[in-house]
Amino acid sequence: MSRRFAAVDLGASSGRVMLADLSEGLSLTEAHRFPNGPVRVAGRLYWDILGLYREILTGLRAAGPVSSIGVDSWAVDYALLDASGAMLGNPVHYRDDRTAGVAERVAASVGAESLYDVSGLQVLPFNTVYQLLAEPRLGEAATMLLIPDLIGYWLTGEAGAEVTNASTTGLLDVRTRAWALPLVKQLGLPEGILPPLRQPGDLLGGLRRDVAGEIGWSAPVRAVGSHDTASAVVAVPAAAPVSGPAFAYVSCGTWSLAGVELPGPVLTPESRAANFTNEAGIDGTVRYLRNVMGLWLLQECLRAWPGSGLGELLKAAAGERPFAAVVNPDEPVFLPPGDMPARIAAECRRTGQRPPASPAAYVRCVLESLALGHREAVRQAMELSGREVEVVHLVGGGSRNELLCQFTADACGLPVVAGPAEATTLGNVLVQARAAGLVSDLEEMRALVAASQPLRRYEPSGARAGWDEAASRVF
Ligand code: ADP
Ligand code: LRH
Repeated sequence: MSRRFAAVDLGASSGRVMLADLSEGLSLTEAHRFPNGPVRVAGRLYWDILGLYREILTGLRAAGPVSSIGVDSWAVDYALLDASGAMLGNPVHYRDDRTAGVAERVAASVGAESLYDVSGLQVLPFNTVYQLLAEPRLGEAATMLLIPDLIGYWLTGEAGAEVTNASTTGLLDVRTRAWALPLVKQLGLPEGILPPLRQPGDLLGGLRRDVAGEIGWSAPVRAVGSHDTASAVVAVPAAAPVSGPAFAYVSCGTWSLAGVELPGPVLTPESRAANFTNEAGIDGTVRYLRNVMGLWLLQECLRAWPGSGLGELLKAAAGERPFAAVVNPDEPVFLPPGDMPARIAAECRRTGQRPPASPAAYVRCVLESLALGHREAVRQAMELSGREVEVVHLVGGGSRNELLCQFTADACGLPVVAGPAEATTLGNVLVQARAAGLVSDLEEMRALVAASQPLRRYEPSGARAGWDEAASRVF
């Protein structure tokens, strides 16, 4: 059996098919990378799911034969299928506004406390449960498949729901990790659309014959931590096991998912009030974290300044005046696509600050604001879980942003270990490698990542007072 595995990883800003080789250590090569993003059609925001599927096939063809394939993607979004397995319309993007007001209505009818007590999930307007309640074609649906499960279905013909991603729907019982059927009934949702759950490492099946014909080879598809953040947390290169001294992580890409790994959920009223989530991790772990708006803020600024390069802007931002202006990155106004610099300027004015005067100053504002968001989430994760944190692991594309890593270390007053940038794909392939008997537990997987991937350590520097004062303007 070969020690090569393919990871299909769909991020909100780009998708990739990566090839991992575990013959000697763990090496990763990119077979194919392609852009991803919202498409607005007739006032509704969608993913280009068929375009993404075509790129996945191109990537698999380029990757060549492997032992198995794993698929992960962003959470919460789904397709509805009819009884014949055909897709009922195109998957809607989580940044679409069709769910406006739904979370509030559900909280009023079912009670926010009881929802949290069952699912342990933070309230985000786009949680699957709220999308389903805003879904016009639910009555026609036989099955709901989350995005990685949809890709797995198209590749193999096998339908199911992988549990780490199912935990982002709001319909999974956080204690039993089974579908919360009484809640589903209480909400008036059809329980028949929820497919059987599968665990990371489970076999979906071989590639459909037509798919194998198209890419030129065949291999089994395995469930992985199909929520991208679950896979990213697998590959956090921490030395400590789950029960040992704690580390915090920030999985930093389009979103920053900042928190700690725990052996069980935290469901206290304080945790709910702080909007902390208990998402399912690998091997029964809990990803106790909060969503921080992430590099979306920077991506949308760059979209508003065509022709500007990220590298130059980051260099210029390093020379800008510290703490000239900051925002709370989690203001809901930043969620939809649109003119991000204008919205940042409006937030600055609303909080009594002068808006940035140049693109470099905006970038400085965004990065300092994100570092403040990371600090708030890490601090609250510690407080609410009762864990001391000694180091923050920053993984994902954001680990390539030196200024953001240093700001995060400075704001948190903790060392930051940055990398790997491709943590999600590493976590994806490690779960496949374990199913093939090549690695054992989380500790060994993380040791392999730490030994094989370039990491960089940032020590906290500078006075904390500046960060405290900046935080007091917006939190
Ligand atoms: P997602 O999986 O959500 O699509 P990624 O983890 O791929 O996100 O991270 C993408 C982000 O990483 C980009 O928006 C960019 O801000 C940042 N990034 C990627 N490469 C670099 C780089 N060389 N320097 C600085 N930032 C980078
Ligand atoms: C990150 C992510 C995050 C979810 C969001 C929808 O890609 O999966 O964990 O909250 O997308």
